[in-house]
Amino acid sequence: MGGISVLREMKKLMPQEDYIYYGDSKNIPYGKKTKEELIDICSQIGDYFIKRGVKAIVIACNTATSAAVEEFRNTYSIPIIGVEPALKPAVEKYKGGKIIVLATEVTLREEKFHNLMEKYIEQAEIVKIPAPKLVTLAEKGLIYGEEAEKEIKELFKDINIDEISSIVLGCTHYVFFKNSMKKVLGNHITLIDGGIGTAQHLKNILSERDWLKDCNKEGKIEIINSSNDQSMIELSYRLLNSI
Ligand code: DGN
Repeated sequence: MGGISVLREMKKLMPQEDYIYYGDSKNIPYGKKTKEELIDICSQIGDYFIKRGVKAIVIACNTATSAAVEEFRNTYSIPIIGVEPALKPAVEKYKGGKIIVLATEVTLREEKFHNLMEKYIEQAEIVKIPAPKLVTLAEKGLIYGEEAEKEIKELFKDINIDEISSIVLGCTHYVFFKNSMKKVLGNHITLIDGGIGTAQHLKNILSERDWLKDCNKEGKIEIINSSNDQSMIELSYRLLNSI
């Protein structure tokens, strides 16, 4: 469900394009799987996209990107766009500040994030917090209300909010909790997500190759979900159109 937050930005920036969105709700949480399991799961989805003749693949999940982006780039010849916690803009904006990175356990543990953190460790105080329950809540559409707010309070119970310069939303599911986070932590808190950057990156790649569709007509969005539960498709459209 998290990738919908990235698709939303792509649709805003490139409404003329056609999108096939594959939500893998059957296999969540990715955040607790091994790298090998994730490569296996993601490769099946990648193969499906190749069969459908897509021109680029966006891995709209930080966890899946950490585990499988290299494999995808080595296997498929079309452009592969991954996502990663938006630490760079957070540090550039708030040098010397205290930055919280919320992400899944896999993202925080994998080499890709360690390399990213290494680059900025001297420029900011970086605190990592895994937030698996937010994934489960988003999968049920529970992005507002008592349960969401309780979980956010719990995640930040040992943190002095006034010391934080920004929170990096390093999991695509967490983007849906922006309003609840502001309600619980305060309106002044800066929440940084990588969705807009990912959409812009895709646009640059397509434009460099002259692959952007050139028309004014809105493109099609096809949403597929590995779970047999039809309500997951309905929730996907609801979240897609929620902002
Ligand atoms: N939304 C995924 C991410 O960006 O890391 C995590 C999904 C999951 O299953 N935990």
